[in-house]
Amino acid sequence: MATEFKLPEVGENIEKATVIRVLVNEGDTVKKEQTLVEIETDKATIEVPSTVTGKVGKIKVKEGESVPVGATLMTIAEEGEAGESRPARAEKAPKEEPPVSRKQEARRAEEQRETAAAEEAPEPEEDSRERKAAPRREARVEQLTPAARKAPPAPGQTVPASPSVRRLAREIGVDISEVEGTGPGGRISEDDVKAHARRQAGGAPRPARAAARPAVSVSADLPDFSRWGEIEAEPLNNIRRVISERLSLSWQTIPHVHHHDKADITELEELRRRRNAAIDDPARKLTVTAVLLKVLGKLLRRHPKFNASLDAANNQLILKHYCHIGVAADTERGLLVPVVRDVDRKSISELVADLHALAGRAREGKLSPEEMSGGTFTVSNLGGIGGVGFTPIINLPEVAILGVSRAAYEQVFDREGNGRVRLLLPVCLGYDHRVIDGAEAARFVREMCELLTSPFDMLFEI
Ligand code: CAO
Repeated sequence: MATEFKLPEVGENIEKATVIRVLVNEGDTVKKEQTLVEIETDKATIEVPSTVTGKVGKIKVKEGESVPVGATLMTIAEEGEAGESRPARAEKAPKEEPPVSRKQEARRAEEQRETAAAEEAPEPEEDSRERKAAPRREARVEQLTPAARKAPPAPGQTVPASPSVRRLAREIGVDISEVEGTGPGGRISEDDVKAHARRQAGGAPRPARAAARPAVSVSADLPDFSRWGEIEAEPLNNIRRVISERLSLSWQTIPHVHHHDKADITELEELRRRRNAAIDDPARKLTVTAVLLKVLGKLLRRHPKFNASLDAANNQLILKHYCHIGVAADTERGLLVPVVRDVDRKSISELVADLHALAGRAREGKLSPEEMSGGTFTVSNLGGIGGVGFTPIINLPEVAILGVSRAAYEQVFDREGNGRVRLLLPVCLGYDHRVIDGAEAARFVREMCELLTSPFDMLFEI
């Protein structure tokens, strides 16, 4: 009997994935746990291991193909078996499930309730009258002005939207009950939520019907470039598509302000170089980013607002009693943001080790979706590459991000006009002005610079 090897669940709310590489051929003998295919989801590249030992029968997918969770990828005749196929036994995610906290359990229970509610939600009247009513509905939608608001659902009536769509709405401060769903039966899609957010932010016209999902959410009309020379079109991978969507959404919906400063890290850098000179293992070398994490862990405790999320729909700020910092990592596949957990409670050596491990996994394309979720603040250090400054875009649903550029020696003058050469690190805090005031941001950044300038004070304090 051949086993149908199916695409397992690979993360919360992930319904499909793209097959990047098929690592076996028909007729190959494979072992349990051997990687059969490499897939890419919106969040990560994942290796999918075999759940059985046996011989590969028919391979049913091609590289580059998008397949839904549960689709058969190939058949495998288990050792000593041949013939008809039967469903694979294991369809569990290859990732390790982290221990579930009470809060996570409560959240999952809430999502299950939301799913059930969404699925049980009565179809709007016009949908139950089937297709004949659809044209009338579209016409009505077209007539609405950008300022027109959808009537709130009647008490007891549920808004038809999946948990992931609801979560997106919450994250970007959209009241889901105000969103006009363009799916069957008025079902609300991610695109509907984003379009609503854009209209809230800038008054863009309401579309009559959701178009096919574009790869990039905002795009200009393009001329025919081939008129001027040879061209080639390179499809965007999932990670690039998600980056485009998330960043466009953040830029369009959050009123960003950027606060710039420079930290004198002359002493810190000397200390770092001295310490690293005695260490051979790259996994233990003290890095600029690890020091930034240590300082940020302390500051985010002092300034909890910077570690929060805005729940605009419910008019509240969600303050988090944990501090998980996302670190932007430059990888061949594009920007990935692994999250270092409990930064405020870790020693600098633990942060060095965590960062080294996560950055390595990011570059190898081995991060799990779990390792990239739950961040409360983000740091992006481009100093290893160069540049005098940049203005980072907030990583939704966070409210602030720190951008760090390359430290450079500059002459600094005191009141008497005496110049000294110091190593200055340019930093830029991007923050959501709905949540954080300019003076608060300036204080946050100044305190950070002072901690970086006086590393010895920092050692005593932390
Ligand atoms: N100023 C001066 N030098 C710096 C520096 C800074 N701000 N940051 C790092 N460096 C130096 C390091 O000291 C190192 O030099 P040595 O080997 O002589 O010590 C070198 O630059 C390379 O460091 P690194 O970039 O690997 O530093 P890190 O370990 O602190 O950073 C990581 C890890 C993952 C943040 C980094 O490798 C990375 O990927 N950065 C890019 C982030 C990014 O893409 N941001 C953009 C997001 S928006 O598109």
